[in-house]
Amino acid sequence: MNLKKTDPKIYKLIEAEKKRRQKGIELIPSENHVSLAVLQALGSVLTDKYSEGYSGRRYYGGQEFIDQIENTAIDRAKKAFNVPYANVQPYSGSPANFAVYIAICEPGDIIMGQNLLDGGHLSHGWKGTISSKLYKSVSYHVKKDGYIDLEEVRKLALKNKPKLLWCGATAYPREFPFKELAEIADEVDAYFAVDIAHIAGLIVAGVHKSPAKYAHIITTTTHKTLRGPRGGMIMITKKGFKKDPDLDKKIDKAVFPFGIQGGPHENQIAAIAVALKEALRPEFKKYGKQIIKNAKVLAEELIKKGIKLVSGGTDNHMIVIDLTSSGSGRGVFLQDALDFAGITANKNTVPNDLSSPFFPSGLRLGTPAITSRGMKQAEMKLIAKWIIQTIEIIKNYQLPQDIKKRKEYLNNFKKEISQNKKIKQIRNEVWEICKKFPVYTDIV
Ligand code: DSN
Repeated sequence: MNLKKTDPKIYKLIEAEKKRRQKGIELIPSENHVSLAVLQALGSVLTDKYSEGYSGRRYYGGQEFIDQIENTAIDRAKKAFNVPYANVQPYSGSPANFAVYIAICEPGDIIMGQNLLDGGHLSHGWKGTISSKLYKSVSYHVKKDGYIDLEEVRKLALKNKPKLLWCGATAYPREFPFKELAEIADEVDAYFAVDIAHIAGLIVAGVHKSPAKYAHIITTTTHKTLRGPRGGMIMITKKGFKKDPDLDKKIDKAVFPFGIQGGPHENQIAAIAVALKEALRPEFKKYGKQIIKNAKVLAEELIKKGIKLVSGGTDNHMIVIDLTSSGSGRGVFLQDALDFAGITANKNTVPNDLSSPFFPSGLRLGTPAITSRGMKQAEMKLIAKWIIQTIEIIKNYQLPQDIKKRKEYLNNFKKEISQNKKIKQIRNEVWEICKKFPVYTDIV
C-alpha cells in the first residue's frame, strides 16, 4: 500500500508542505532542498536495519551491505574534508558536539565557545544547556564591528585554561579565523574543535577556508550548505591525531556504545554518502560560489536601503538583519510578516540583544536553498525589495514590555498582517517568481 492509501492524512500534509515550498522562498540559512537521489536513499529499506557498532564489528548480523554503505560515506567524508578519520553516525549536529565532550572532557572541565547572542550555538556551552551544566562554560564575544574578538578569546583562554575551545556558530556572517583561534588553543594546550555545520558545503566547494590544518576535531551537520539529509559527522584531523593518537577510539566510543546514541540510521548514512558524492562533483563548486554571490547581492541591496546588518555584510551564505534601531525584540514581527508574504526566514538574536532568543531583535537570512533552485542575482534584488517593503509595513508594531500581553498583541498583529493588501501583493509576486524555479520534491 502506498502512503496516499494507507495514511491519507499524513499524505495530504506532506503534499501541502511540498506546495508551501514550491510557492515560497526559503531563506532559513540552515535549510536546503536535497536532490531526488538523496531523498531516494533516505526513503529506502535501509531504515529497517539495526547496525549497532562499526563496520566489521557490529552487534547484529546481516551487515554485508550496510558495512559497504557506511564505509563509502566515511571514505567520501574523508576525501571531501581532507581528514584521516570520520564518524558518520551522529544523528545530528548537537549530538555530534556532545560526543566530542564525552570523548575528551570530564564533567567540571572548562570549555569555551562563542556566546549565543553573538551568533554562537546552544551546544557550545550556552547557559541552561547540558553543555553548561556538565562543564564550566566560558563564552567569548564579537566586537562592536561584529567580528570575533580574538583579543578577548586569548585573554579568557589564558585566564581559564580551557580543555576545549570551540569555533563555530549559528549566526555568524563572516569567515571564521581558524588559524588565529588555533594558535590560542595551542598556547593553552586546549583541544580545538571546529563546528562547520553552516559552512560545510562552502568548504567542500572551496569558497570558505578549511579548518583541516588548524583544528583537532571537526563536527558538522549534513543538511545545511552541504545539501544532504539531516545528520551529523565528527572528523579528526592529522593535527588531532598528533595531539591524541587515541582520539578515534574515544570518539567512536562516545557515539556508541558509551555516549549519545544507539543504532545508527543507515538510511540517513546512505543519503549522506549520496550528498557527499554530489558535493565532490565540479558543479558543486559553482553552486558554492553562487551561494556567496547571491548572499552578497542580497546584503548589498539591503544596505543600500539603510538596513543595518550585523558586521555590515557577509562573507558566506548568511545575513543577519539588526532591527534594534527601531526597537528591541522585533525579529518576531518580521519573521511572521514575511511568512504571510511567502518568504520563510527566522528571527534571531543580534550581538548585545536586550531582548530574549524567543523575542529577538534580528532576522537571519540565507541563500543555500534558493541557490539550489537556480535563483541568481536578479532574484536577489527582488527578494531584497520584498524584505524592505515588509520592514516598512511592520514599522509601527512594537512588542509590549509586559510579557503577559505579548501573546494577544502578536495574535492581533498576525490577523492584521494576514489581511494587509501589500503583503498579499508581495505573496503573489513571490509565487510568480517561484513558478520559474521548481523544487525537486518527488521520489521517483
Ligand atoms: N538550528 C540550527 C541553525 O538553524 O543554525 C543550528 O542547530
